[in-house]
This record gives sequence, structure tokens and C-alpha cells, in this order.
Amino acid sequence: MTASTPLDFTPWPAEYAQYYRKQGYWQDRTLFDCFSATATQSPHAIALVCQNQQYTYQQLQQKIAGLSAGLLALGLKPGDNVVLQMANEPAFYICFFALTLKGIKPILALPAHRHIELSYFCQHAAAKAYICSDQIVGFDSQKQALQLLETCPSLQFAITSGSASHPGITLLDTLYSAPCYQQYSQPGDVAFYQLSGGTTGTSKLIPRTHNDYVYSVMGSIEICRFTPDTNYLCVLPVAHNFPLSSPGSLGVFFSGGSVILGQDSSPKAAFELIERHKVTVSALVPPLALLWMQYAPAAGEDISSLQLVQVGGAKFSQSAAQQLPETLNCQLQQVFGMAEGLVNYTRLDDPLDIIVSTQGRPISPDDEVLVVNEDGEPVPAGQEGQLLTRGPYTIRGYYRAAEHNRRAFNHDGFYSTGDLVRLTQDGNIIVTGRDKDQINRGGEKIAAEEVENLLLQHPDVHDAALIAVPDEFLGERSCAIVVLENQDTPLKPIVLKRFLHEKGLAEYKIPDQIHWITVLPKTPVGKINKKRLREQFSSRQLKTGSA
Ligand code: OOB
Repeated sequence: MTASTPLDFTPWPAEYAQYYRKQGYWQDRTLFDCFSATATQSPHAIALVCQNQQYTYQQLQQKIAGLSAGLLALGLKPGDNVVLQMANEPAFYICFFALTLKGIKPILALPAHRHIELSYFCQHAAAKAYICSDQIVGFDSQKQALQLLETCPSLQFAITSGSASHPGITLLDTLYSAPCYQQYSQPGDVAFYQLSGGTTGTSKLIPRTHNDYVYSVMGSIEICRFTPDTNYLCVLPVAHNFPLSSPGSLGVFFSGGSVILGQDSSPKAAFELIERHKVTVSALVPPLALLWMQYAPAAGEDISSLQLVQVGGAKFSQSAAQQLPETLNCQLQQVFGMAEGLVNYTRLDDPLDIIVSTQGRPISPDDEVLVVNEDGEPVPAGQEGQLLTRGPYTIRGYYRAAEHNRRAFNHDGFYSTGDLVRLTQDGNIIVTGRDKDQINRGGEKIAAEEVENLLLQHPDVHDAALIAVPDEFLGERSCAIVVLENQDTPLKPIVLKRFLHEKGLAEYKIPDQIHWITVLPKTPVGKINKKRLREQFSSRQLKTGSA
């Protein structure tokens, strides 16, 4: 009932699967098995705190099993796909475990996703339900749900965690039934889908199995030394791979600590939670780390419980990395990971110069890391090249993306990350750049092609290119270079921004600045010469009139 077709999921070759089991990486336990192990061992320990709500492991486990029964009673079945879009609230974890327990596969949308992204996920995966939060700031998720029900034929249910709903939308709270612990998912099955940052079109769906994900979490727990004493503050979006699994909230649940959920990542709000809940560890993207560091010296809150701050998702500058331990009076760990699998960490006992100048090394001794030149040949340590990887928790293919898979995976099953890196003599990775058409806006990934295609739909746009330009705070911001149909008729950048917004594009993908050009420079083979554009526009400031 839960078997996936080859189109949906590219399994690891049998000899690899066998090897990963033999090595003890794949332990044939489901995500819920791991949660339950903690609930059995420490039923009364606090698993989760959010505002004035608090759950012990036992309470959370009962909620999960109760909801899982209700989801089946509603009409969802093992093997179904659903889109799960939640803010940082306890219902996310309850839904996540309840769905995966019953072999129903959530697609982990981010709170920032809007109609374009959500309708694509629903349609591409023939999703049967859309489950959303009522608490996504500035977003009417119920209106969105009704719109999805209208436009996506596969969608049968829209469910909200809110307390009042439009007709046609089910309240999550009404679904809880008597707990049912029967599992409908095997450890080797796809448990859920993460989303790729994307390079072409909309994000790809990343099928993660119980076995591979549990291993990545367990390996991370060991490296980051999560214990029952860990109080983990989650302020990044709950569903993102970093705060979910590196070791993230799942790492806390599998090791018996407490997750403190924050809705506001700004330093004041976060520091109050750190003080109140004696937070020991948190995960941040670089711009947020910078904000915390700016605020810390004059902060009135006591953050002395903080032992470790993890920074990842985008390159953290060496100078900021150097200052963080002293400024926040805790240890720094750099995390270089990807939703497709591979996660690298600097180790807690690494010398400081490695922690500040590298992005660490893989979780597993059997993560294979290749750095190759443009011909696919390995380059010596110290030399820059493209990073390819293969291993016990790195996927072998995206969901329903045969053509893209041929480009993203080589014939030996290595995933081509699109990152440019250099390996140090001792095996640490330094991220030096990128060979994919993507903008990394402070950890949020934007596929240039997706935005370009939408810009081209505007009747006044003749040609368009989206590039990354340096930004002091975000690392990179996005800049659209546009050729107008009629160059004598000026257009205001705001018109194009509004156009993209009205199309239903996530806000973070809307270009930070827009410039006009008479013709886009081309390479000898006729592709847009983005390198030239970056050189030309990198020093342009954000100013009125340009954006
Ligand atoms: C994490 O996952 P994704 O899927 O949102 O993005 C992956 C990409 C990487 O391929 C790389 O281009 C970039 O984000 N990246 C970094 C980085 N961490 C991620 N680039 C430079 N330095 C870093 N430290 O972003 C993610 C997943 C799990 C753990 C941490 C991050």
C-alpha cells in the first residue's frame, strides 16, 4: 500500500543499501519509533514549549497517535501526499509525526510559500490535502486553502490549525480521535518530502526515507552532543532541514531534550526565550547571527545558558565567525548542509581556526565527497572545484523529475550540489562559490529561472535575467536586469514587483532591485552572460529609482 513507483523514488542500489545496513547507519527504525523510544524512556520530560503551551513526551505522543487516527478516519490513506505549511507552532510536529506514522507523506512547504509554489506542489504530487497554520503572519492561509481547493483537482481536504474556519475547511482540532499506534510505513519507505532550493523552475521535491533521515539525525546528535539536558531554541522555519534535522528539533526529540519554539527570531524576543528557558543551543542563518551579535553587547537579558550557536544555510563571513564566540559568549559551529542530504559540521573540539575558516566535514565516514573540475575529474586538495556527493542519507533522485535527475546525478549516483568548494588537507570543506543559477538570500534560495520566466510573462518585458549581487547583511540580494519591449516607454520597478506579487510568488523571491538594459550580454553559445552582468551590476546600490 505504501510502495513507491520508480518514478517517485530512486532507491539506493541494493549493494549500497546492504552496506549502509551492515555499517549500522540504517537501523530500520521509523521517525515515530525514535520519538516513541524517548517517550517510553522519559514520558514526563518536557518535549516542547511554545508560548504558554507545554507538552511532555507522553502528551505529545498521545496527540500524534490521536491525530494519526483522525487523519485516516477523515479519508486520507497510506501512500497519499499532502502539503504541510505551518508556522512555528506545536501542531507542525504533531502533524509531521502523525502523517509519517500512517505512511501519508507530507511535502514540507515553507511559511513564505504562496500560490505559485503551493499549487505546484499540490499538482505535481497530486496532493490529497493541504494542511496549514492559521498563524502565518501577513498571509490568509484559509483564503489560500480555498483557492487551492478550486484550482487543484487532486485536493480533497483543506485543514487548518486555527480555531475558526471557512466552510469547506476542516479544523485540525476536530480530527483528534482515540490514539492509534499502528504504523503504515516501513523504515525503507519515503517518509516525507523536503524541498530543494531549485535551480530550474520551482523547487524540486526531495524524497527522504525514514532510514536515511533517522541516520542523519542520529549522526548529528552525536556530533553536536545533544543530550536530555539540551534546550534547543527553534526560531528558523520549523520545516527547514537545518532546524528540523541538523540535529534540530528531531535531534532533541530523539535524545530527550526540550524544543523551545519561537515565532520571532529578532534578538530581543529570542534572548527573552533564552533567558526564560535556559536555552543551551540554537540554529541561525548568517544575517540572523549578525543581528544577534549586534544586539548582544547591550542586551538586558541573561543569555549565559547558551553553549552553542550553529550557523548555516549560507556562507558565514570569517570575520563574523571570529567574533561570534566572544560576542555571544558561547561556541560556534558552522553547518553546511542541503535538503538533498549531505550535512557538514565543524566539530565542537576543532581548533578555533578550523571553526571560523571552514564549513566543516560530513556526518558519516561513508559520505563520499568528490571535488571535480569542469571535465568531472578530481582536483587535488586545496584547489577549487564542484562538489559531488553520495552517501547513506543523500538522495539518488528527485521526485518525478526524470530529466532533471539526469543532469543533477552522475552515472555513479553522485549528486551534483552546484557548490564550488575547496578541501583542506585535513578534509574540511570551504565553500568558495556556486556553479548553479541560484541566489542565496541569507539562507533563502531563489532559482533564477523561475523568476525570469515569470518576469517574461509581463507584456512589457522582452527579456530578463536574475542575478545575485553582494549585500552586506544578507550576503547576497537579488537583482533583475530587464529589457523592455518598448524602451521609450519607461516602467517603474514597483510595477514589476507588484506583478510578481499578484502572480502569487513568495515574497523573498521578488527581486530586491530592478535595472533596465537595452540588450542582455550573451556568451559565445548564445546564453545570457550572467558573469558579465554580475560584474556590471555588483556595485550598483539599492537606490530609489533603481528599485
Ligand atoms: C541548507 O539546505 P538548503 O537545501 O536550503 O540549501 C542548500 C544549499 C547548499 O547547496 C549551499 O549552496 C548553501 O545552501 N549552503 C551554504 C551553507 N549551508 C548551506 N553555503 C555556504 N555555507 C554554508 N554553511 O541550507 C541546510 C540544510 C541542512 C543544514 C544546514 C543548511
